Amino acid sequence: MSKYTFASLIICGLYSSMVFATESIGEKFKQLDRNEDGFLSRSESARDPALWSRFKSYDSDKDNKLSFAEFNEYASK
Ligand SMILES: [Ca+2]
Ligand SMILES: [Ca+2]
Repeated sequence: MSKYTFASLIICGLYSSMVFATESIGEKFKQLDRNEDGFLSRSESARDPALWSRFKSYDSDKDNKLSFAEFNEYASK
């Protein structure tokens, strides 16, 4: 592999992680909220393992679903 190929791979990698980081929290929420009720259920959160494993700690009103405000607590960290 030439140096140039290697460098362009790194640039591509950096670029795609930047795109991922700038994806808005609202977009992420919409992707996870499959039934579009405005809340993330436990099963909807399973698509994001990090969120799923801490679901209870972010569910501050203990209604077993995450509102956008609760999700925002997670996503903005
Ligand atoms: Ca939902
Ligand atoms: Ca909640």
